[in-house]
Amino acid sequence: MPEADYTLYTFAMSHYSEKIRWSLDHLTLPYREVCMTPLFHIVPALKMGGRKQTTVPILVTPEASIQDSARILGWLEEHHGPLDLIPPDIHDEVQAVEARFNKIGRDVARFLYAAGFGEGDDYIIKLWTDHASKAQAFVIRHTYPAIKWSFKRQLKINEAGIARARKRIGDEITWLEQRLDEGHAFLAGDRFTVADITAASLLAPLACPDEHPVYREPQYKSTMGDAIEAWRDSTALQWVRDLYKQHRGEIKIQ
Ligand SMILES: N[C@@H](CCC(=O)N[C@@H](CS)C(=O)NCC(=O)O)C(=O)O
Repeated sequence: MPEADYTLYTFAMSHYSEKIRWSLDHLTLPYREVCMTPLFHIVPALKMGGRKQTTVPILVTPEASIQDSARILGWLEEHHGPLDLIPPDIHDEVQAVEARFNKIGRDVARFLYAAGFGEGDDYIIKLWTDHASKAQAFVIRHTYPAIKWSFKRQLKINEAGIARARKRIGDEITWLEQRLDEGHAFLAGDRFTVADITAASLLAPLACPDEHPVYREPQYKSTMGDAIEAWRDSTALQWVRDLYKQHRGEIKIQ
């Protein structure tokens, strides 16, 4: 594999970012990670992404700057494929599972912040400022109530939004458990693929695997406690923790 001069823009606690971090680690593609600070990510993300979207992850390579986890995987496939993570013979099946778990990413975030906002505000400020400059941290601390308000509006953190999130996450957890009940260890074909990485990464904030430097923190677990409690002992979240143990290893967030 040629040396690649890649930079991955993330948030430390972003589950979509973890999906790409894990994929790059698995593919042993060298990259540098830049953890962004919420709010201050907006202008760089708009510029790098060029799609009027402000989301991370964004992968910047000498050839292109790619925003959105599914598009990044498509790009990696095109430039480094065929990938063992997206085996050509089960390509469509892998992508279908990836898509179904991509869809609940926002629900997971909605559910977590609904549990954390309020008593957990101090810890959320800490999470949001861990990679900030002094000036950025000052701004976050002093505008937190406004950021929280707009975040709640954007993510539809209200009774109906939370109930919808619970239902949609529950449906995917049930789907995953049915798959396991049928005797499969993996979610597409019978190999470890991006389908597994996607499901595990997007559920990791609820499963809290020991390998993840943010989700394993006791303070994270207590702040997001109500959300984590909901499916803590489910077979699906145990599968996530096992997959991290077997296929992830210790994560280095740079
Ligand atoms: N469809 C996107 C979703 C990514 C996403 O929602 N990222 C969140 C963090 S987990 C984000 O960047 N939120 C901040 C924003 O939207 O400005 C993907 O697959 O990459």
